[in-house]
Amino acid sequence: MGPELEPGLGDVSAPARLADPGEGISREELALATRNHGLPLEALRYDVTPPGLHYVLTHYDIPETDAARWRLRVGGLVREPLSLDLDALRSLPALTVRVTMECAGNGRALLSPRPVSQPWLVEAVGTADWTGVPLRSLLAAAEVGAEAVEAVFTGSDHGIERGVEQDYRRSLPLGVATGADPPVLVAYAMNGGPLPPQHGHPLRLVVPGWYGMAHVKWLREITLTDSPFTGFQQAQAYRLRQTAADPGEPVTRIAPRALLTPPGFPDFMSRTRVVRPGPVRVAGRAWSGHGPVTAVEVSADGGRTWSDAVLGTSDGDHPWAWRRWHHVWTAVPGRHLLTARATDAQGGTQPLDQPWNRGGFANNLVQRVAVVCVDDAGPA
Ligand SMILES: Nc1nc2c(c(=O)[nH]1)N[C@H]1C(S)=C(S)[C@@H](COP(=O)(O)O)O[C@H]1N2
Ligand SMILES: [Mo]
Repeated sequence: MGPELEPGLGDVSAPARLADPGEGISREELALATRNHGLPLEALRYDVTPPGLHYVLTHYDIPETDAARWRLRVGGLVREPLSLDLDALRSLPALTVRVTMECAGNGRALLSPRPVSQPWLVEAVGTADWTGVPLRSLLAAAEVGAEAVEAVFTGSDHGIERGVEQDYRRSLPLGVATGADPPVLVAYAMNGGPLPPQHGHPLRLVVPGWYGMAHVKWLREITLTDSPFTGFQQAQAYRLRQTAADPGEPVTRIAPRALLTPPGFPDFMSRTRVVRPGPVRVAGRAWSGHGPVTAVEVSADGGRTWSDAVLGTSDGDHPWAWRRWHHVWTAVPGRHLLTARATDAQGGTQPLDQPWNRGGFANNLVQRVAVVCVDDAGPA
């Protein structure tokens, strides 16, 4: 628990607010939305998201970091505590893994009532090639004690959330932290270059298949513990609750989702897509943290009737990255709602009616894209 705070900075016993019926996006939500940008959806066309287009979510400030003096400490229940600088980490055997990362709050602003927080629509996603040291080799070198059950990861960013002053901190069960498939990484490179400031420079955790909150940025410490971590980001935030009193289940792996690369061209204000009559190639990406995507279906009537999309060749080299899909739709003049729906290897799929939980987490409602088909959109 943090020190006593000024009134107005919140209270851990008070849950995050729900917007009143019909309440618009507030200035506070707008302030978060301008800091934490999404993927411009046309960037779904790239296998690996180009620099600057990957979504960003930072709870507090991007901290000032100095790679030359950075140390990663591994301590707690270990026989050989480690303190490694970047050169030492770079000299260890490394892996590069292509990972699609998605914020657990993606889709939140479409929920009703709306949980008041970062107001994502559907764009909190991106894919990068992350290079780093497998966490399991660091933990092996540190000789984790038999009593350890979790690894707690501390970032060097600092802030207050609902009255609790904290460094950003999350844990993983030891079995996940030491897993080989997927390999959890302590990453120092993104797409072949140093991590950019907003993505965790100089070090971050990457947990393939898990929602973004697990991928701790600006990583400075790993602590092995003999009891589950009960810090704010684990026990208060990132739980699937129906009511504030409900202890809820923790948010973990990414639910399946498909998104469309926006077809045609946009109307500036409404973002409605404009297409010409005739065959329109509808394409996009689909992903899941519960195993590969096995099917994508497309609907041009908002989800009443469906056609199978063609999946891109399964890329065995990148099992933790999104998969391409496409479908040819014959557009006729008028208004249409294009929708896509992914199914994964475990049979998980996407709902047509929005599921709801208090934090707006792990919501994978199908995307609905308004399209108008016209011969001519009007004067230039
Ligand atoms: N230290 C730290 N790590 C963090 C966060 C943070 O605020 N601080 N945000 C988390 C959340 S909620 C998400 S969705 C991802 C976003 O990673 P990105 O900004 O690189 O896309 O980082 C996670 N790691
Ligand atoms: Mo997130």
